[in-house]
Amino acid sequence: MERTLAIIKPDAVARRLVGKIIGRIEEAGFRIRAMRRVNLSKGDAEGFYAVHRERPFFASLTDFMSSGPAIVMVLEAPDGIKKWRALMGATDPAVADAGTLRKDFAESIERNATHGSDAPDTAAYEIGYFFAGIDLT
Ligand code: IDP
Ligand code: MG
Repeated sequence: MERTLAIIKPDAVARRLVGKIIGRIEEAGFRIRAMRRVNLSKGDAEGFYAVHRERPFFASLTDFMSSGPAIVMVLEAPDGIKKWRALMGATDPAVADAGTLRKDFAESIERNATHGSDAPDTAAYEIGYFFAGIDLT
């Protein structure tokens, strides 16, 4: 089993897509090991996306991620990191495969409905950013 950090981003929460997205997560065979609604401050979003601080979209991305509530989750499945990224689809919904969450629900390359960790080290950092050990027993 492998854990990954998933976020239903503020664009999807605002459009009341939480239930549909969680339904797709469960249908795909993940277990939701922890889940919480958060209102990120600008600083919280900057800390979460610190690896992207030199990118041209960093200011806009962290404004977006702190613009409204999001749902943070720890998902678990065999090969969970890759499996969740496959269910999400490409960062840019314009090139995401049919049947992926971003193809179905994203508004743009920035407002793209969901987040997923990209490797075991980033998953560990991102899970620890939002959840304590006691949330994952
Ligand atoms: P990922 O979420 O598919 O892993 P990353 O490259 O890690 O994609 O980028 C993090 C987030 O930053 C994306 O999910 C998206 O919200 C935003 N983003 C990525 N590239 C762009 C861009 O070119 N313009 C605007 N926002 C972007
Ligand atoms: Mg990423």
